Amino acid sequence: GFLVNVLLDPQFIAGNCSTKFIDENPHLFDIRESKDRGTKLLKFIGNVVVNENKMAERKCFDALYEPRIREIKKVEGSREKLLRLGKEEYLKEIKNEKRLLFTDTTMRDAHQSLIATRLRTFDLLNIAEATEYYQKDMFSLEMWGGATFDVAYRFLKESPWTRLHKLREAIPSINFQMLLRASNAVGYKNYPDNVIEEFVKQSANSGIDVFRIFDSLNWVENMKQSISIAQKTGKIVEAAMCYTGDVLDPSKDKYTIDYYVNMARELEEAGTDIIGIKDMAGLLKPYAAFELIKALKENVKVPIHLHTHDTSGNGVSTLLMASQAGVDIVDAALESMAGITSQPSLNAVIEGLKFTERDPEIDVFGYNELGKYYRDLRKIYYKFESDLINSNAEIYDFEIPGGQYTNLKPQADSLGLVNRFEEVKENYKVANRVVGDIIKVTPSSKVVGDLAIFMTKNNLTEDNIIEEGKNLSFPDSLVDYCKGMIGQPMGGVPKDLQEVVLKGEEAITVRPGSLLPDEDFDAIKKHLIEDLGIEKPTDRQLVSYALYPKVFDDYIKHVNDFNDVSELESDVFFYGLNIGQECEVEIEEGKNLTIKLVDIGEPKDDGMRTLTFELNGMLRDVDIKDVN
Ligand code: 3PY
Ligand code: ZN
Repeated sequence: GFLVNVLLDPQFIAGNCSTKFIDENPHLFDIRESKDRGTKLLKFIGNVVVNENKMAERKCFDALYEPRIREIKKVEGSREKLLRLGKEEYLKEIKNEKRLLFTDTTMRDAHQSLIATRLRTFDLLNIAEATEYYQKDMFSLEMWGGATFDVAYRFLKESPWTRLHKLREAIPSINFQMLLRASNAVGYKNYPDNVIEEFVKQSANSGIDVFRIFDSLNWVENMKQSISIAQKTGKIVEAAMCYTGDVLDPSKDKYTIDYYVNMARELEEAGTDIIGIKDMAGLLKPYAAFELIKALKENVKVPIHLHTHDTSGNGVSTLLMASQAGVDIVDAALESMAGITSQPSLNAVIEGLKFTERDPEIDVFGYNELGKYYRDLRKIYYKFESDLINSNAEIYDFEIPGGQYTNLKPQADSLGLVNRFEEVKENYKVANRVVGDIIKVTPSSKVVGDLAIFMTKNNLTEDNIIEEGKNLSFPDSLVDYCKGMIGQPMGGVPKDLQEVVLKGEEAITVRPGSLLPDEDFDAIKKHLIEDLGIEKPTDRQLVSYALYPKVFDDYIKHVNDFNDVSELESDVFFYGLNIGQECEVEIEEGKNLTIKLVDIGEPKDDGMRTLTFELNGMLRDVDIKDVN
């Protein structure tokens, strides 16, 4: 290997070899380097085989469907148009557009809601070329932000920034949209202003065209800050109002049409380019959508963009009624990634509007082709599917957001509440009343979810929680909420609850970001260089660390221990290899490794097993600790 390469190098043979020789000839290290990388990948796969898949025979999957490429009518891509016209003119065109416009959420909310946000960049890049070809007529692809950011580092062991860059490269002509949780960025707590500023700037520079911004309590004060930060990038800003309750129910007087119209006016005043309605739990019923959109169209000038979930099964109807009332843009997902807790089916809505006034004039052929790719792909992710297989109209009663609905049961199970999910859901409703009937979406939904589980575990009720609570310490999320650390809910936090939760601690009523000290990016840089061994940290790495210090540290350690695992195919990444099975990995352009699992040894006294692989035809043993 390495030594032979050095010995055969003509310069080395000629004898004019200074001590700098190896420094100046790094290619000679390539072989050792790739062996080293190969060994790390073997360790990763070995660990998946032994500890994740517990040596069970893994499923094998059919080859993924490859979309057929057929000639279609040429259309200008939304981003091409945006760049050609400039933002102001582009927005005017949207306002004047008769056809219904779409955002495809397949690459973000759809998999966040259906398969725990697990879609890997590898699989998205695989379909990127066909996406670019067939989806030019989308207003945008929602493909970043929300939970995708930390899940990429935390569970997929890949960089969310790389995802953004690579998709941007492969899909230059369609607008990219991200979900920004206002001062919570893509996290679960308020961050200092300079972190939000840096994060938004880096996102814009990396390829985001549309920022959808929401606050988990609909607190406009918090949103104003993010709106003005995002406006500075010159990108499209969509401030979104979170929808809850039922505007048609005369017995509900908190979240009414007037409430939303007033909020929309405030957001318009704050400088948003588009108003979003973010119906994260799928509570906006078809006829309510009609009334709400009509009122908004009458009262604000900017385009209206509707996001909903299909949890109840009414999703398509809601989009069609919204379309009837004049909504400008709606969110939907490719059909194999749509429905239930995800968005309504894009394919169905396109077909449903054919030959009507708002016919989107989209050739559905390509959308059906893309859908088939995700249909096959989704099978590989089966272990992340929830056990919800039908729509649930009871969501109207519980008001639980899509992503949380699929997550709450496993969360309750893991906390010892197996078989008590019905009670947890009932308590979700009660907990919502206890905290003051609030908007429930990340992170305020966590406040309600954590409290529901806490109430179930401790047998608390609406009537006894204040009394019993005196001797209990409440979940951190509820403490933060009561302190004002995620912002102010309409009507304030109920005083008796605040008192029993805070136990004498002070609450704030101003924007948390205005109190939090600026993040010290120089100190982060020092840590990345000195402790993590990153030679030249990028600004994106610095802001990632600022958002998620521990998650980022762990990710870097993972890369050091196991190499970059993002090029592994997903079946191997999630399930490893069976004995006798092999896979190919491209570790860099043109450099492939073939990995075959040959044997799994019995565990020794110290719990170590020796796994034998073939790496490019050479036998290689790796020792893996069996932690089962
Ligand atoms: C997120 O914040 O990630 C959401 O999708 C909320 O609905
Ligand atoms: Zn959503």
